[in-house]
Amino acid sequence: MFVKYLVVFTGMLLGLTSVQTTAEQLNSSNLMVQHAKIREFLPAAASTAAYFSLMNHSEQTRILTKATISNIGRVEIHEHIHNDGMMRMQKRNELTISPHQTISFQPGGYHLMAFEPHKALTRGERLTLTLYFANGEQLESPITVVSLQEEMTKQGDSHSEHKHH
Ligand SMILES: [Cu+2]
Repeated sequence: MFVKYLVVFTGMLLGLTSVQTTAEQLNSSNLMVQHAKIREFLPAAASTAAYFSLMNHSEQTRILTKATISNIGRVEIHEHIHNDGMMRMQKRNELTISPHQTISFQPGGYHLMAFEPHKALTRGERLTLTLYFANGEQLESPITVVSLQEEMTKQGDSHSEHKHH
């Protein structure tokens, strides 16, 4: 009796796992998120920033329309623009990604702005980033909570990696 139950249960687990793997493979074949991180909120700060790389490996243009992060009440897509010699942030309602383009969300460029955390973020904690596209597609990725210092160190590393650009 118990063995029978165990076999059925294991079968269910295997079934779930294979479905999940298929979904990941489908996503990685066309849209991909890498290096997703969110800065912890500084004391008394109303917002913080999140960064990642978004790759479109498909032949179709995709339009990013929305992003959400678990435990965060509100997320906006932002860009930095130069205006009269001043750098300022501007909200984007959508962002177009051409076939085979990679968009880096990084300090001074595109970024996600996170507001209204449901609870305090802990350094090293992994949340879930979900990106929504105009064609109805959704892409999920783990996103790691980092300190401002860690984030700047990693930024320095990735900068030197891309010196050849
Ligand atoms: Cu911003």
